[in-house]
Amino acid sequence: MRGKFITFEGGEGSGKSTHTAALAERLQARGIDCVLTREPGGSAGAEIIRHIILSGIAKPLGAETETILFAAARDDHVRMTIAPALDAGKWVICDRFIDSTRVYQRALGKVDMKLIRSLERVTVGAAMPDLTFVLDVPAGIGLARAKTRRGSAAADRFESEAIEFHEDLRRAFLVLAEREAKRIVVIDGRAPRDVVAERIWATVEERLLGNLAQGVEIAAP
Ligand code: T5A
Repeated sequence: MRGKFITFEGGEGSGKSTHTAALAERLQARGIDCVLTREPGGSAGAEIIRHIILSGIAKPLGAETETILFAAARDDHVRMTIAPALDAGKWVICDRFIDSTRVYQRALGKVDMKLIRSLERVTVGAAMPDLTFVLDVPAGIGLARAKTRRGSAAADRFESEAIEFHEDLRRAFLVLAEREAKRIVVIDGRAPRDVVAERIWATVEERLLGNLAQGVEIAAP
């Protein structure tokens, strides 16, 4: 049976890395084999493209080229990491995926949605997420958390954009979640870490583990 695919989305410092790792650990403890991955990156080729994008060296090439670079990274990631894991029955937990392109490249570069959707069709194929969490925090809180975490290191390509951009992103994620309410669940990321983790777990149990229990696919813990 194909594994489940769960993605985490949201602004900078909203808690995606924290909660992708926490969820993977909890699923493993339930006997579910998981692959924890991220975008941009998650495969050898995509990690090289990650460096090109996040270092900012591709910025002068324009928002469309950056969008195409994200798509190239995603194509490698899906083919080399995500699809093989799902086909092998593993669950894949991914820190950012298609919704980040829809929101960031659309909001920042005003890239045509038709281009974004066409690239999505080519790169994602059947690897559509079964469930997506949007961790929602005000831009100021997220950026402050991200800054504390990175310490003296420089802000990356997107983190260094103006606060208004990050507020636009937050709104755009919420609009997307409303439009695709079947797939996307918004979690208030301002809550304490353990509260956020419990809300995520309750949603996974309700939406994915409940179905599995009926199909009996979970190994004994
Ligand atoms: N991008 C990406 C695009 O533009 N288009 C795309 O298609 C894709 C895929 C990726 C960048 O690329 C852009 C978006 C991004 O700008 P990245 O380095 O992967 O960059 O960075 P982010 O995904 O933004 O991740 P961050 O590491 O900044 O934030 P996270 O992962 O959301 O947050 P996390 O878990 O590291 O937490 C940050 C800090 O807050 C604390 C944590 O301990 C940590 O110190 N924290 C909390 N504190 C209090 N209460 C809570 N509930 C907390 N949860 C976490």
